[in-house]
Amino acid sequence: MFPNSHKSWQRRQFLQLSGLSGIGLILGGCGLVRTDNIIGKKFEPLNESVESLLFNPQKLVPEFPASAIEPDALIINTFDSTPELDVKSFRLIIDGEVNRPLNLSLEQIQLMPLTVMTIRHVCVEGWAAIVQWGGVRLRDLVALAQPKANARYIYFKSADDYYESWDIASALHPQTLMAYQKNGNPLSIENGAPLRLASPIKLGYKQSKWVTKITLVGGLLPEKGYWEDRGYEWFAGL
Ligand SMILES: Nc1nc2c(c(=O)[nH]1)N[C@H]1C(S)=C(S)[C@@H](COP(=O)(O)O)O[C@H]1N2
Ligand SMILES: [Mo]
Repeated sequence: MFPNSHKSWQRRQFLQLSGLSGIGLILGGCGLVRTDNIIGKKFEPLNESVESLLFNPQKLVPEFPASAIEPDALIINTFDSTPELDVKSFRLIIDGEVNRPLNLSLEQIQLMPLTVMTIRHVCVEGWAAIVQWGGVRLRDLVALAQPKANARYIYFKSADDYYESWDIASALHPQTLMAYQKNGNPLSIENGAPLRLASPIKLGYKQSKWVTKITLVGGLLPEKGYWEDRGYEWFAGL
């Protein structure tokens, strides 16, 4: 009668574990990263389930020391005009294939564990910059929304009409952040305040600024991303 009842029971257990405090316990330390089932394997993001990705964090990309930060090297790159978002009324929506849709203030997001990383930002137009980003891991936000098992891609909607889509594995990588700090300071409006994507595993154009909505989906839509729909490659991995 309910062929999936055993599976969905396990799933409920998992989801209970993945509340905010639980996820901190599971994902709290680099020491817990399991590399045994990653090393020597080809990266196959499209076959991985949300559940296995949340339990088995992917391999970390080496970071730079803070002394390597290039404070002036990050070039503002915005396709149109800069939207000015009011921080007080700002909300981040997380919806789509989730059991618990979220509507979070910046204050709530900033109560979650802060991750700081110094990485290289690479723009397809031929420049790069070592930047330190601080923010919340996207995987923690996704876990909080209780993703459904069929979630495979994530869309990001920005306040300037920019939009992007990512494979779920890249989105749940431990170094994919929703950042609100740059080089130790609050993010500037030009760099995407209050909240932007930052990750060492994707090209610059995947890293949406001014993100207001995150939507989990089972399949890609005809619209894949602002630049992708104008001919750029979709995966754009580094
Ligand atoms: N919303 C939005 N996000 C965006 C863009 C944009 O035009 N709008 N440009 C992208 C590109 S091509 C790059 S290289 C980086 C640049 O980030 P920065 O302006 O903070 O240097 O933002 C990315 N995210
Ligand atoms: Mo870019």
